[in-house]
Amino acid sequence: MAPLIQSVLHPAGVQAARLNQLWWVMFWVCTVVFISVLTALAMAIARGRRSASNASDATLTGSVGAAVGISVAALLVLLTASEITGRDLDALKAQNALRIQITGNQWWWDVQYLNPDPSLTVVTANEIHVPVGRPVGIVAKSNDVIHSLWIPALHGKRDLLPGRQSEIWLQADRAGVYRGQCAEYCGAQHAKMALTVVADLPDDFERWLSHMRGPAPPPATESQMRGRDVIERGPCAMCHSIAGTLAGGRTAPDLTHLASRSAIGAGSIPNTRGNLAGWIADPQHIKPGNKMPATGLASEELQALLDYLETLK
Ligand code: HEC
Ligand SMILES: [Cu+2]
Repeated sequence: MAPLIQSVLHPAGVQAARLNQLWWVMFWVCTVVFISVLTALAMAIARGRRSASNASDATLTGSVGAAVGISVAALLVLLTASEITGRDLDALKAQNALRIQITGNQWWWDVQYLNPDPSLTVVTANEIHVPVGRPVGIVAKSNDVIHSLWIPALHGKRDLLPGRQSEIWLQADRAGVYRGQCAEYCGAQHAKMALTVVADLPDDFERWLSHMRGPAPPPATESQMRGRDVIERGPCAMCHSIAGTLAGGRTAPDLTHLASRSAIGAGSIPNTRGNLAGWIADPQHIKPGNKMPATGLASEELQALLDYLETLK
């Protein structure tokens, strides 16, 4: 997988580029102010040493007046720049936008690709794909406490409030993998609440999306069959969904295409067979306090389960 980018200073989309520009305007204006103040201070000290009462009232008034004028001008520049950025950020709203609903949960992201035809809705978790060059309207919600959605290379932060819905618009201009992170302390595992954003070329994206609309493939081997049984008959199905099976729980990440994700536990560990086994055997060890209990499977059940989960591409 391509390297993960998580930096405000390496914008990969138009919205982040605007915020990056604003940051540089603020940086340079503040740098000039800082250096001027220190220079003026040094000059005043030097002059004060030479004579205590040299400055006339008139020069003093003049200097203070000039300083006030310059400060007001600098503040106006910053205010205008931030107003313009704010307006530009709102300007991306577009008719042909892709619509994704992202819901914060302690401590994972529920993701739905909305479609006027509900049968085409795609449900997934913790990893989203977006098409390069097309605006994406993200509907942001929370199921429990306040979270904040932040994908630094694509957009600024947006708080997710329980009972309220808000919207941000972003667009990736370069293909790549961008790391998002919850940016509002939301409990014990706040730090392990990452969102992976994969920006694909438009054709790749469409292929991905139509694949995601499909249900899980039926198990092909005896062991995979047994694995699906473990999920459907065990506690897993009360919390997790796998489209095309009896598992229909809605309080945990959708697992229909689990094997296509790069990480498990909302970015906690890479998605490998070993890590998956470790997670299912003892999720509390990897992410203490998270809402998935250890399920105490026999090792034969666990191996069958892993055989099945690996087919969920
Ligand atoms: C009581 C509800 C509950 C039960 C029962 C449960 N899980 Fe989970 N599971 C969760 C929650 C909540 C998470 C998200 C944890 C987090 O990342 O904070 C999760 C995460 C996972 C993940 C990682 C998904 C991802 O994309 O990060 C896998 C895989 C998983 N569970 C498999 C299972 C299997 C297999 C079983 C049955 C043996 C099971 N779970 C039973 C609630 C549950
Ligand atoms: Cu958080």
